Amino acid sequence: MLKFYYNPLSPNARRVRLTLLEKGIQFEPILLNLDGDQLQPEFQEINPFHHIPVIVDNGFRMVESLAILDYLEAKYPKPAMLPTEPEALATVRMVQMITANELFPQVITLIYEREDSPQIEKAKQHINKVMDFFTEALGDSPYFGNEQLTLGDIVAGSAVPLLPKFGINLSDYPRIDDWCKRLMAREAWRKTELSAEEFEQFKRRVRVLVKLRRRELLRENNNQ
Ligand SMILES: N[C@@H](CCC(=O)N[C@@H](CS)C(=O)NCC(=O)O)C(=O)O
Repeated sequence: MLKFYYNPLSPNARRVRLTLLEKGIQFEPILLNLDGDQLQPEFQEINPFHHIPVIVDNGFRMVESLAILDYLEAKYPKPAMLPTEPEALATVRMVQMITANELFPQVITLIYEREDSPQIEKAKQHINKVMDFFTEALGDSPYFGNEQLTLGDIVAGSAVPLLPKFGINLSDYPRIDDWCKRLMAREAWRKTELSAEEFEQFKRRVRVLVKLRRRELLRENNNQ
C-alpha cells in the first residue's frame, strides 16, 4: 500500500492528504513529529532534505508536494484534477506556484515576525496582491480552471482558508470567500482541518523550524 509520511499540522503535507482523500486512494499514514525525528538517519535516507510530505508507492519514493500531486494525478487519474485546456491548465499551475512562492512565505512572516515589525504590514500587502490575482484567476468558475475541483484548489485551499486567522478578511474578496466556503464543505477539508489548539501548535512548530533553518544557513555561510 502507498506509504504517506506526514504531520497533520503541515500545510504542505495537507496538499497530498487532500489529494489522496479526494481521489479515494488507500494509504498507510506514517506520522513524523518534526521534533527532530525528521533529522534521524532513517528518515534522511528517505528524504535527505528532511521534509515531509514523502510518499513511497510500489517502492518508488517521491518528495516535493507539487511533484507528488502530479504523480498521483498521472497514476490515479480518476477523478481528473488537472484540466487539459491550455488556459485552464496554466491557471492551475499559476495558482499552485503563486501559493508556494508568493503566499506561503508571507504566511511564515506573519507567524514568525513580531506584531510591531514593519515586515508584517509588507507581508499583508503582498497577500492582498495575491488575493486580487486569485480573484481574477477564479473568475466566475467554482474552482480554479474548472467546474470540478483541481490541484490548484488543493494547493491554494491548504493556505488561503488560514488567512482570516491572521486578520486578513476574506469578505474583502467575495469570490475567494465563496470558493473557501465551497472547499470547507467538502469532507476531505473537514477531515484535515486544524482545531484552534492544533493551529497554535502549528505556529509554534513553524517558529522553531524557521529558527533552526536560519541557524543552519548561518553555519553554512560561516563555513564558506
Ligand atoms: N517544498 C517542499 C517543502 C516541504 C516542507 O517544507 N515541509 C516542512 C513541513 S510543512 C518540513 O517537513 N519541515 C521539516 C524541516 O524543515 O526539517 C514541499 O512542497 O514538499
